[in-house]
Amino acid sequence: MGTTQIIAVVVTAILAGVIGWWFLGKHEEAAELATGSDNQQSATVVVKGGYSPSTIVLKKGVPAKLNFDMQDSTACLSHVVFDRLGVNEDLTKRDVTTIDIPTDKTGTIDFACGMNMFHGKVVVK
Ligand SMILES: [Cu+2]
Repeated sequence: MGTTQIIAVVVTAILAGVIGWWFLGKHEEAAELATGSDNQQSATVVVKGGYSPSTIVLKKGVPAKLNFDMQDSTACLSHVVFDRLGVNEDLTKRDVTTIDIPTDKTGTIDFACGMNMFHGKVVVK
């Protein structure tokens, strides 16, 4: 094997590793269950280069609060928009912005940054 071929093999192996890691990483940012009691539930989403966790699972029929912990200074993530709820919140005014999420119906409520670049969702079940 020539040097070029060896380099090609090594590069391919690294790429395969990176791609595999990326996919596994995606799986890891799985849904986060809100915590609380029968009367209320809440979850915190850290806003830093995206939403972490990006999927939050809520229990149907229990009043829910979603806390957005703002740790990002880019304009991109300054607003969070829940299209379906008619919510467009400026997250830069407080460290943590709380948004009430209706849980009367099961289903998925999507949210995104003001420019619709970063996405997350709330699953009510
Ligand atoms: Cu954005």
